[in-house]
Amino acid sequence: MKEKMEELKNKIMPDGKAMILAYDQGFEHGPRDFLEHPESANFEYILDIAIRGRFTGIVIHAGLAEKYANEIADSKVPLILKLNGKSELYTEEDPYSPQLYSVEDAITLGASAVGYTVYSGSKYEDDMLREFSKIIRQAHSKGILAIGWMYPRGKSLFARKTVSKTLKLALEEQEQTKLAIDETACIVAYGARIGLELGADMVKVKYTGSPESFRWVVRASYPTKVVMSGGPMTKTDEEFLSRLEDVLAAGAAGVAVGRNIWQRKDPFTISGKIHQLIYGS
Ligand code: FBP
Repeated sequence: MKEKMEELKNKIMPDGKAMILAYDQGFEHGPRDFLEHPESANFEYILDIAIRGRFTGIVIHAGLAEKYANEIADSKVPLILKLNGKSELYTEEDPYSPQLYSVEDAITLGASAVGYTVYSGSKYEDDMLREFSKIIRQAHSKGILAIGWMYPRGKSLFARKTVSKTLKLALEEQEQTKLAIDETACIVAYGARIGLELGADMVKVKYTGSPESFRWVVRASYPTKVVMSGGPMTKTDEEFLSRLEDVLAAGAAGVAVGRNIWQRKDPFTISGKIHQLIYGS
């Protein structure tokens, strides 16, 4: 089993680095994310970007994985099946993203890894922690990898009467940096650390505004690999690339990005630049 996992790690993280194309937004945000660039609603267009852009993994839900099973297998781009999901139509302040598919489903669909979002800080965090920890154990027992989308989120991050010690520190950090609370290194590092403690092979987290602060996130979750989440499309390629440079300098393994690729008119140029930064070619 260990050998199989090592082989998959080398596929998804050659040289310990990862460049993953995220495409679960049609579920998480809805088709509004495709309005910017309507071709992006079509998975064939996305898979072509993953192939020609030399991505080391593609993240989708089971529906697309099933419909395009042959094309994905032919592409040789490792499949990362996202096992939980929720729509943005649900607007409660404490989010819960239920598990929708199993590790068995992922294996049947040919996945090299499974993905799961944990909203720690939500009043439903215990359900998500339980689901994700079970998923990690099952994935590892079958020899595939587990990746955590570690996004602290929910009412408790805004509570001012029952403030946790971490939140106090995050508020001080926020004073100085003016970052959103869920982008402070204090909070992001906590989410990433939970991923390590549960056993995730890789965690996907938000950018914390500087290489210095991101270094703490990487250190707090070592040896779990850390990748930066893309976020909304930046005005220029350079703005996005400079964030990537920051996190790479801080020891991150790379990026798991969606909108900053496929919302652009020219997804190939930026993909090439990202590849250059991560792999030097
Ligand atoms: P982007 O690069 O487009 O931001 O995608 C990263 C991602 O984690 C997706 O996998 C997920 O669908 C989305 O962000 C969730 O975004 P939000 O922060 O709005 O929940």
